[in-house]
Amino acid sequence: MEKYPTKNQKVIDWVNSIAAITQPDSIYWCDGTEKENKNICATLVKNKTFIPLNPKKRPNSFLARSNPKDVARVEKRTFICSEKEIDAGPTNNWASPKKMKKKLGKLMKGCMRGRTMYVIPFSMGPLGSDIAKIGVEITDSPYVVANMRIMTRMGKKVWTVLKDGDFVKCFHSVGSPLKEDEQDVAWPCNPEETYITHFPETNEIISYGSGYGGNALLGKKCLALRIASSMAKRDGWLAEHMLIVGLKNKKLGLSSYVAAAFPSACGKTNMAMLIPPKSMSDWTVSTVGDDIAWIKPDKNGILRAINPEAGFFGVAPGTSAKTNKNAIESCRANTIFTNVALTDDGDVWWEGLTDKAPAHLIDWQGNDWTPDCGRPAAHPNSRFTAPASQCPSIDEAWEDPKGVAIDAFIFGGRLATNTPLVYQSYNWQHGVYLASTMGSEKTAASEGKTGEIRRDPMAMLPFCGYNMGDYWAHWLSMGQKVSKKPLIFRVNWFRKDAQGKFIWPGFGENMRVLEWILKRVNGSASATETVLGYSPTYNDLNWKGLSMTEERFEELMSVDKKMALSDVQAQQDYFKIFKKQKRLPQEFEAELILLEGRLK
Ligand code: O2Y
Ligand code: MN
Repeated sequence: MEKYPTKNQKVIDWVNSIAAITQPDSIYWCDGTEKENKNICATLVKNKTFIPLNPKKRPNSFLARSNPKDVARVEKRTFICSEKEIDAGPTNNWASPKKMKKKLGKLMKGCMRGRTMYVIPFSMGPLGSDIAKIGVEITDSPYVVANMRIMTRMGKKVWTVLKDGDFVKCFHSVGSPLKEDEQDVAWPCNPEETYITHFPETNEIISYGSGYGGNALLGKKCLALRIASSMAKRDGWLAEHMLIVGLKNKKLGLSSYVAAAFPSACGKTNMAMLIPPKSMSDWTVSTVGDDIAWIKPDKNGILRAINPEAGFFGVAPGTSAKTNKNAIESCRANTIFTNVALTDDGDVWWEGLTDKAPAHLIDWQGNDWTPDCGRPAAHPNSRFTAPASQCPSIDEAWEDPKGVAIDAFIFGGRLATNTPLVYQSYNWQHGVYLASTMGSEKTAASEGKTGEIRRDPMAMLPFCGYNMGDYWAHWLSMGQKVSKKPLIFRVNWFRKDAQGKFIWPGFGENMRVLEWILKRVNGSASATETVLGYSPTYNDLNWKGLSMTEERFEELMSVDKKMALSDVQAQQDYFKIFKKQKRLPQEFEAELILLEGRLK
């Protein structure tokens, strides 16, 4: 038998050099087979990382509980290590590649002692697609292996596609070597020495100290967004924090794919799997992806998108048969749950799953829980890792290597005031500017205080692998590269009234907004030119089956000019640093002047 499953010398040399530094007890090359997965899961059960769930309720599924200090992405410890600081830009933490590698080199010495080093070949995107990219993740976490198997196309087929080509080097360690005979813990990690580092100029990722989600499953945020956004800038495409959905209505003769960007925990997975209300049952919504879109102009200049992932790493709390039946179905089996609660009959539970909580649970930290105990049973950032193929609404073209043609981009935030339900940009330049100024309230996934507002351009603030000003310029330039520009819309599902109540019902009812958007795409819906953009009036939306008065709709769409003017000022303040660094596109300054003029 061959010593290595690949002849790619760059892979072999890299794996051997990492093994020499990290000194694992053994090296295991993942092949992606069913048998391998059984063994990995058995190891995780033996290590007490996985608790097998009741196979009658949740076949082939497991619960993992993380260290309470390792529960989310850590933006403070996420770095872009470009040669020049200016190329990381003012929105990223920067470190010099040389200095960071020196620091990490010290930490990596012997960091895998007592552990197995796994080598995971994976493809982001359908294997062999022109838009897909190959990565190899080295990790000492079998939990990561089990998750990567769901989230990516992983296994020996990747070597056949890679041949002797280039790949993204993804190094991951939980940063917790074992001494001889030392008993391992269920969730090894090293929160005091966590570094999530990206080297966009050499396509490398080094992640140390965390075993959780976006910090450890390196195909997702690290490769598919931070490294890929930088590749996309170089090569003339877009790597975006966007869901992709197909929207079809035979009766109206409408059929399109749209891509939508929302900051973390703004209901992206819900929109990706939206079920239209009964009164709009002539619509079908199909899911291509729920989190990331790679979008490239084809030879005819049409923007086509793929979902680079193969699974969902969805937030559990708030997900229910009422809010997202398709997500619930997606995780009915073959799923890894992390930091949710365990029921007495071996199933999972989280806040919002059912109206009434069970009388007794084991909470995400392994303690007894009762409804009156005053603690959440599941962590607010608890997750399910489920295969996308299990989603009942999965689109027939979700694995099409050519991708799907995008007709509209939608950008949304979570804003309680002064941002209307929906409006369309006047043109591409205006749309890119609108996307760059979107804002949202802070979430558990992104850490920090909840409720506070932060600007989150294109929902890429934590994920853009280079200078945000250059990213905006890249978006503006993409408008020149395509023969048919998708229309651009801003939406806000989260507007509140003076009593603090949401005005818009959201969820499936968002279909009404999507219908108007699709009709704008095919030219059959009217709109009114307003200070912000083209907006629907009451009669432009389909109200069949939903009672909303014209007055209430006006409230939802209203813009207080004084408040909007103060936002112009806030935007100018936000742009100041980019301007100082000569990275603010002039087009944005022009848009601000135009907006100010319209408001005055
Ligand atoms: O906290 C984490 O590590 C997960 S973050 C995440 C996971 C799935 C989809 N989106 C996100 C995000 O933060 O945008
Ligand atoms: Mn996301």
